[in-house]
Amino acid sequence: MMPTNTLETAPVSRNGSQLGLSPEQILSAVSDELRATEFIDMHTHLFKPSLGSLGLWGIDELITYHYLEAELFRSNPITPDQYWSLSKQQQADVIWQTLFVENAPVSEATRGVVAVLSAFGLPTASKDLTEARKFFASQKLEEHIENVFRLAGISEAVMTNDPLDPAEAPLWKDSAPHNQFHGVLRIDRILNKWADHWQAVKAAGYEVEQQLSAKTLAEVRRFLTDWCHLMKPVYMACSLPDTFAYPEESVRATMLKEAVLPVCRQFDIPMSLMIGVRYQVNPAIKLAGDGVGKSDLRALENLCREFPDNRFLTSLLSRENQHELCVYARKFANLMPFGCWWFLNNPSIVEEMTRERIEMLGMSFIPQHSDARVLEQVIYKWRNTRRTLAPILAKTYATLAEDGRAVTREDIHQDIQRLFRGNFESFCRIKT
Ligand code: FIX
Ligand code: ZN
Repeated sequence: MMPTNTLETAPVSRNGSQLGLSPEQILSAVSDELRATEFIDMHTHLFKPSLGSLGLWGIDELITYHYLEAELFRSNPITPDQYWSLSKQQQADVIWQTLFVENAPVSEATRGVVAVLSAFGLPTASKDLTEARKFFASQKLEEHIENVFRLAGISEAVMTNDPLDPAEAPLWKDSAPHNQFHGVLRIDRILNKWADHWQAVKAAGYEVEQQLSAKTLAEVRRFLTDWCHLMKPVYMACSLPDTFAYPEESVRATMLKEAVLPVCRQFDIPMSLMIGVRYQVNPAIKLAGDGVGKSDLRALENLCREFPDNRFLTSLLSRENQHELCVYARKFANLMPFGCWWFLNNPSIVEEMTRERIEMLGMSFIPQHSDARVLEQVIYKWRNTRRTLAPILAKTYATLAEDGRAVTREDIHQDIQRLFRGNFESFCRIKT
């Protein structure tokens, strides 16, 4: 077994430089460094404890994850209406029975629940959820978060915070900061649904109208500025449809140009564009009802070129857009590709996306985020990332060595730090 830290013991050449690692040493060094590095989970739907019951955790939330609800309806004749009429526990029971007892849990999302149960030493093939419920009910949240982050190998999680969510906004005034959770100003209701939400901004004390006059745009800037002072977001974010276009004669394009991007510049934070959602293709299954569409990335190209002083974190939902995103990232240093989002977060696609990113961008991108909605999901999502990426990174370094450049443990250490921490921290100007 290789010693865990070979930085000191790497063979050195006569001139004192470290000789390279062998292919076997490379794989074990990559696995060791992935295991030893605490990642930053830069996009989740988790909440810091002081935001109260917004934070989801425990076995019933894990099993009623919308990914699993979508899979339930394919393997059980229950209708969505019948399912929505059940209690949370009854919903979890029918999903457990269908996807974990009557069928082997081989999908990415079902296997994830198995991995979480296994990580806590709980039975993974029980006929019911009695023992799991007892375990999670006995956990104290703060301690549980510590334990879950340790098991997941993450130091902090970045949240998704909606200043126009009536359930969340009032909690921010007195909410205590938590050093393992960073805020994000999520502005879908402003950019995508202004007509439905401008009155909520007005009710909050800002003199806005539905019409985007200069006064209204100035007040939207004041609204965003006030929330940036309160929340201290590491970036602003918005999910965007596959039809997203820029420039265009639209509320969204005007809001972006005249309100959102100027405030991002004022606070020196990136704007996260998550593009490619076809919302509610099947409304009957609620959150599970969103689909995917290929986007026209000229919108992204125009934004990166027109706003060189803004920085754009970008995740695209369509597999067909990924290669173009790499090409655009080569053109614009203010564009940071991140993650294998949602329907892409499956090993078969993560491998393809990560390899093409390394081939075209070196280590100048952010490989993954969890998108976790339930606390314990970070355990399986990051376990899967380490398992999928280890051979990809090892092959990358072995090929480099084959082509004549010795690879050292320090190379690997630095790159993994950069991929899973440094790129995010520097793009968001986070001081460490
Ligand atoms: O817009 C988003 O942040 C998406 O990630 C979510 O809306 C989506 O439901 C999700 O959780 C995907 O993993
Ligand atoms: Zn998300």
